[in-house]
Amino acid sequence: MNRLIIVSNRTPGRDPAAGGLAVALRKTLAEREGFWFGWSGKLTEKPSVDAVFEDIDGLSVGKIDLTREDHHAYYAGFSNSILWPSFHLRLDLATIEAPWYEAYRRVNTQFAKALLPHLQPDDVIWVHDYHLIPLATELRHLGARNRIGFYLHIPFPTTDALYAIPHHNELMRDLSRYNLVGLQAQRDVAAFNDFADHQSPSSLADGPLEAVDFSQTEIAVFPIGSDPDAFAKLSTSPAANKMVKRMQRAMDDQRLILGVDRLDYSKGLPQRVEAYEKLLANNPQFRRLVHLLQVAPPSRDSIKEYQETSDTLDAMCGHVMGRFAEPDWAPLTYVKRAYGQPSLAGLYRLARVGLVTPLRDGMNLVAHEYVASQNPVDPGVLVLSRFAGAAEIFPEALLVNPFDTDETAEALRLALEMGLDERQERWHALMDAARLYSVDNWASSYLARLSPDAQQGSGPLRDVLYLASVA
Ligand code: ADQ
Repeated sequence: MNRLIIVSNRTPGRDPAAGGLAVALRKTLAEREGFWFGWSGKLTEKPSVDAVFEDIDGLSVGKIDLTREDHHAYYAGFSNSILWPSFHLRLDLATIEAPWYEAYRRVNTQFAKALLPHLQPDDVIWVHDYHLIPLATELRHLGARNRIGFYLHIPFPTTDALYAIPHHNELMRDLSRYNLVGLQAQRDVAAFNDFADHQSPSSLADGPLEAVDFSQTEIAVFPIGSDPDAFAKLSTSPAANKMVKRMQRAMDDQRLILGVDRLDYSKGLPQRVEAYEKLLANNPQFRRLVHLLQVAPPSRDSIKEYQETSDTLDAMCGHVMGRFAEPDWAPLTYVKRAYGQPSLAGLYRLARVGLVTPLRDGMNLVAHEYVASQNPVDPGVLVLSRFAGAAEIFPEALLVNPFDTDETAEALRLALEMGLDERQERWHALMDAARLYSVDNWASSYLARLSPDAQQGSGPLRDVLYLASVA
């Protein structure tokens, strides 16, 4: 089997509570030779030229250091203040600063130069996420002829949003240098094809540009998932039970509505709290009988828009508390910290409603983890945004438009009142889907397609692949 090289912005650490993605890719790397490559997390005076390799619990990890200036412009700047908001259709939150693009490319060149000496001709290279779109171009400039695949964890933007990104044509040309581009959902492949089929390349700065040729690149859907059986087991572990007991002491007989997210404007947190406020306002019978727990640790808090989202959420939670709280009842708890997977699994299992309402999301693994953690005898209900990639594989959830807080409030009411038979029926279908679209199936079907042995030309390029048909 060919060696596998995984490249991502950050490399995995020794953290035993690492997320499902890191665990799954570690498992894949353990089954074949290869290594993981990325930024060390260190900021130095001078960028590193050579990678330093380390053995992390049996996993070979190659790391490079970045300068503070480059990292700021590449990570907080181009990646998270231009690409992230635009790909999530939040052009109003994008900040465009011209020098960031140069740093973004410079860092990708640095990655490629440090990686190249460690590559063998038959290595298969799997590049992850929007920070590293130009990596294949940079590696090919240096002479790499390997099979190189890219996986985008976030949604692919509509053509209009793409046109709003500086240098979008170069970025799309970068994607055409990969052999395989994997996307989360069918809507993403549709958006990609829309661009590819209707390109109108022109740029004031560069003069007319040639259309990007995608004839050598396969674009396909590979929905990521969790490890549902591991989560199911975790949800009744001693660590999970400890968290459940803590919550039960605080909750009495109240029904728990649970949100778990990174604090990010794409997750629709203010809208979620507004929907909960409407639930309580329109249905007084639920007061004192329900409790919303929102877990949302800050992320990317050096970026202004993230601080603003945090402030808005603080204000909204305070407002709902002020409107409905009583001396002996709090309508909600908002916790700004991360929990380990066992504690999360316990909370998921305890929650009657999993409230997952991003405004736009590549997949949303919290939805998968919530489903996997339910008690089959008495499962809870998943209320899910139709704008999460997860909506395509979980049609049996209560799907909502998160911008319409009346609709979400109504879905909450239905979820809280749903009878056992319907909850079980929906949950069985959701759990089947969580198992079919597990993270293991995701990695193996992606790598089967990227493998040099994959039957090339077996169908139209820019095909839509479903795990069910390739696993
Ligand atoms: P994220 O935007 O980070 O990921 P998501 O998929 O929901 O979103 O979460 C990733 C992981 O973080 C989950 O395993 C979850 O348990 C964990 N997590 C979230 N909040 C947490 C908290 N408060 N405490 C502890 N752990 C927490 C990006 C894309 C998603 C895509 C993933 C994977 O934005 O759309 O699903 O990558 O491809």
